[in-house]
Amino acid sequence: MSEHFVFPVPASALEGTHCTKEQYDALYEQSINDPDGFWKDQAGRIDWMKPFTKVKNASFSGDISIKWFEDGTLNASANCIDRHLPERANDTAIIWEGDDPADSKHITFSELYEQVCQFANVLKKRGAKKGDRITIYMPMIPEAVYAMLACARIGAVHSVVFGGFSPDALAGRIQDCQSTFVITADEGLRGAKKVPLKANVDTALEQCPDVSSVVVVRRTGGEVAWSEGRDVWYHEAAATVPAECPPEEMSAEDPLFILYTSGSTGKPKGVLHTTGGYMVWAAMTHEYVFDYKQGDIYWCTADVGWVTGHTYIVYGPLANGATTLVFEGIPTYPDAGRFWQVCEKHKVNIFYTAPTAIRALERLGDEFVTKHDRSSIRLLGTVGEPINPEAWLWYHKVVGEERCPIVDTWWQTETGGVMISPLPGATDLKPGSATNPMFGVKPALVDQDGNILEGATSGNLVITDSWPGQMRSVFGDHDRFKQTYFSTYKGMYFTGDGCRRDEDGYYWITGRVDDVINVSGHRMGTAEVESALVEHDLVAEAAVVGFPHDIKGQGIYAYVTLFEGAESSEELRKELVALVRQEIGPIATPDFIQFAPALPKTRSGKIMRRILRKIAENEFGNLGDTSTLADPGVVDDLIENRQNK
Ligand code: 6R9
Repeated sequence: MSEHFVFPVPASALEGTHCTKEQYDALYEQSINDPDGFWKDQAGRIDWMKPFTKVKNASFSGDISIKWFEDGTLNASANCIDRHLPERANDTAIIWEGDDPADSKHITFSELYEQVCQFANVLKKRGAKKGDRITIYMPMIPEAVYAMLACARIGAVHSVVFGGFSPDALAGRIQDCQSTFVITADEGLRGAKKVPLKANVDTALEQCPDVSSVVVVRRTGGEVAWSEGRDVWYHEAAATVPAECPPEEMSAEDPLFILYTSGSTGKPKGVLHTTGGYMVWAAMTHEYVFDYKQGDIYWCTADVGWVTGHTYIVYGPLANGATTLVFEGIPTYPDAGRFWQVCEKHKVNIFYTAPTAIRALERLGDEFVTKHDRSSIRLLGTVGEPINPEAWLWYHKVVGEERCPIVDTWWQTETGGVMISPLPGATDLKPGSATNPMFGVKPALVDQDGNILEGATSGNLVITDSWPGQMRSVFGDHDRFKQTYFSTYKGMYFTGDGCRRDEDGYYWITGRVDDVINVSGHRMGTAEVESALVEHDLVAEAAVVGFPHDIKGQGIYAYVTLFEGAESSEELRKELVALVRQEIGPIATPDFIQFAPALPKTRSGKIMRRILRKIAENEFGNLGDTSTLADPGVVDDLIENRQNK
C-alpha cells in the first residue's frame, strides 16, 4: 500500500495518551519477555479479595489447561460497581438511549449498585446460587446489564442469547448449558417494531422442562401469556427485596459467563470465560485501545447478545469506571442520522461500531452525518469483520472529519477482548489493517502444514501463547475445545482466520478460512444453515456458502437438492426461508436459494464447496481444477441456473 494511505498519529491523539509509540514498544516487549512481571502489574487494575501469588499457568499442548491468577479471588460485579462508589457514586455509569429518541436516562454508579443488588436478591430468593447457569434473553435496556452483573454478583454463570435468535435457537442454548433460569422482557423495541421476547421464551420452554423460573422485565407493557409459579414480574419481585447484596467471593478461574458462537461444524459452542483473567483483559484493552480517560463518554453500538457487548459495553468500561452508552434502537430509526444524533445529544467522545453499519449508512448519503454536530467525537473504532479501505476512508473523512484515529480491532468471542488493533497514540494507521498485536499477544502466520512463516507474507493466523482473556473451554465439552482450536496446528491456538502481514509487520485480516461466514458481523456456521434446510421433508441435501455482499460483507447462498419426485417452486423457496428463520433467526435468512438436481462432489462423495463458492460469487469462468468431480455435468446446470446474476 502506498505512503499516501498511511495516516500518522495526529498530535491531538498524543495529548494525555496512555501509550505512545515508544511506550507501546517497551510494554509489548516486556509483555513477551517477562509475562509474569507484566501481568502482575496489569492485574493491579482489578480489586482482588485475596491476592494471587501465581500469574500464568497455561499450556497449549496435552490437555490444554489455561489458568491465570489462579489462587486469587475477586468478584466481577464489585469491580464494575462497588469499588467506584467511594469517589464516583454520583457519576453516570450508564447512559441509556431508547429506541424512541425522546426516551433516555442516566444511571449513576450508586443507582447501578442498588439495581444490581436488587436483581441479585431477586435471583437468590428464587433459588439461584453460585455456579448455576442463567440464560438472559433481553432487549437493550439497562435491566440487561443489571441482570448480567447480578449473575456475576452471586457467582451464577450468565449465558446471554441475542434477542434476534428464534425460540428453537434459544431452546438449544438453554438445554446445552442446563440452565434452569431465564431472564427476559415482555417485548423488545427496535425501530418502533416489537419483538415478542416473552412469547419466544414460552415457545422455547416447551422444549426445556427443567427451567423452573422466568423473570420478566416489563418494557412495553404488551400482553404476555403467564405460567403461574414459573413466571414472575421483575418489578414485583424487586419491590420485596433489599438493595444490598454482598458480592460472592469467586476464584479467578471460576466461570463468569458462557456465550454461544458458531463454528465450522455442529451446533454452536458454549464459549466459556472465567473471572480473573477476563476482567484484567477487558479492563486493560478497553483503556489502551480506546485510550479511555476518566470522564469520557463511550459508546459501543453492539448488542449485549454478542461478545462485543459483554466486553466493551459492560465489563471493560464499567471496570474502568467509564460512562457507557446503552442503545436500544437501530442505526436507521427514525432516520439514518440516528447514530450521529445520539453522539450530538450525549456528547459522545469514543464511538465503536461495525463495518456493516458504516457501509449501510455511507450509501444513504453524507447529509445524515453532517447535519449533526460530531465535534465531541475523539476516536472511532470498528469490529466484527474486515473493513474495506473505501468504507474506512468514508468513516475517517465524513464521520471523523479527518480528526479522529480509527481503531480497527480484530478479536473473537474466544479471545475475550481485542487482540490486534492500533492504539490511538502509538500506531500510524493503514485503512483496512488491524495493525499490531495487543500486549501479551503472540500472533503468527502458518502455512497449511503449520510451518511458521516469517516476514511479509500470507497465511493462517494462529496465536502461539496464552493471554489472560482467552476462553478456557467449551462448556461441557473440553474435547471439542481441544479439537476445534488446538488440533489443526499442534501447540498453537488456531483462529480460523486468514491473514497477511506487510513489510511493516502490520496484520491484515482477510476473513475466515473455515466454513464460517460473517454476515453483517454475525458469525454463522454454514453447517447450521444446512441442517435447518434439510429439516424440510422435501429436501434431500443442502450446501451453503458465503458470497461477497456490498453491505453485509457476506451474504448467504444455499444450494438445495430435493428428493426424487419433489417439485421446486417459489412457494417452497419461501417455506425454506421461513424454516431457516424459525430454526436460527432472521440473521440467517438466505439471500439466494438455488434448486439443484445434484451438487458437485468428488468421487469419495465430498461436496466441492470451492466450486459452489465460485458460482455464488458469479465467477464461474475460473472454477479451478474440476478433474476430481464425479460428474462434471452437474456444474453446467449449476452455472446455468445461478441466482446471483
Ligand atoms: C469480536 C467479534 C470473530 C470473527 C473473527 C474474524 C471477524 C472480527 C475483525 C474481524 C477483520 C476485524 N472479525 N473483527 N475481521 N477485522 N477487525 O466479532 O467476535 O463474533 O466471535 O467474530 O469476526 O473473522 O474470526 P465474533
